[in-house]
Amino acid sequence: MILDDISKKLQAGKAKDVKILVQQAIDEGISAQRILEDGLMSGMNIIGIKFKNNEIFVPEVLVAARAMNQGAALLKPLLATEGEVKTAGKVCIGTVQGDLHDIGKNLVKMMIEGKGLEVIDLGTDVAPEKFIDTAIEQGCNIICLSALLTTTMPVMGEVVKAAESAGIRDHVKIMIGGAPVTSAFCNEIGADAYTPDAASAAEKAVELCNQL
Ligand code: B1M
Repeated sequence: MILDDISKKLQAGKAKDVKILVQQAIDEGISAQRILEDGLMSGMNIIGIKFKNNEIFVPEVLVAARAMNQGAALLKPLLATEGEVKTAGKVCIGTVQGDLHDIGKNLVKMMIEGKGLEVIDLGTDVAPEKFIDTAIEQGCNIICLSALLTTTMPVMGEVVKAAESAGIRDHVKIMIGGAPVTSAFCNEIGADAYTPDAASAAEKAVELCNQL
């Protein structure tokens, strides 16, 4: 019931109410993972459907996105403590050039941090060179790329090529994800791993770091 309320308040863009309800759900002992999936993400999915059907427009989506981010921020420390074994490794993450969607990227970051890996967040609209320069300068084991637009997905392939040109492809893994991204696309561009959601991305990141 409370998870439904979180979803509805998120859809209405009521960030303050979302925060109160998320805290209430935490206090009631509901797991952070369930609050995220059945409350916040369920609300955001409905927003996505309404946006697609032109029932709502960018301003409504933006206030829902703000509510989502604020609710998720409360879950961050809990998602971190719910993680099991801590792993050593460094990751840089960003949404690719031309793309401003950051909610999914932020969740992936949060879940990877929850596994104990260090994450450098490059934000949104990140150029291929920025990923490569950061990976070299900071000694990252993995570059994580997020894209939500079919028009920005090709930038992921550019990052793979730039990593090859920079000579780091043998020791830096490249993970990709985002709603339009698929496993077939991952194979096509020669990235190392595609995962469909934040939880599986975090598991894959740990697996790749453990192989190094
Ligand atoms: Co945009 N938008 N948007 N939007 N938006 C989509 C993506 C769209 C599918 C909506 C639609 O038409 N149905 C559509 C893309 C169509 C396409 O390319 N085929 C679209 C469009 C067209 C646009 C604009 C062009 C609209 C316009 O201006 N006319 C514009 C583009 C701006 C730009 O980026 N240059 C635009 C703008 C916006 C807002 C700014 C209003 C806002 C973004 C706010 C923000 O992010 N701060 C927004 C939003 C919110 C959406 C929808 C509604 C929701 C996206 C979201 O946050 N989902 C989206 C519709 C939809 O996806 N159904 C839509 C929740 C989030 C938790 O899921 O990001 O998929 P997601 O992340 C998941 C997984 O994908 C995965 O894990 C996450 C959690 O499990 N994942 C990874 C993500 N990254 C990963 C990386 C990994 C692994 C997994 O490994 C590294």
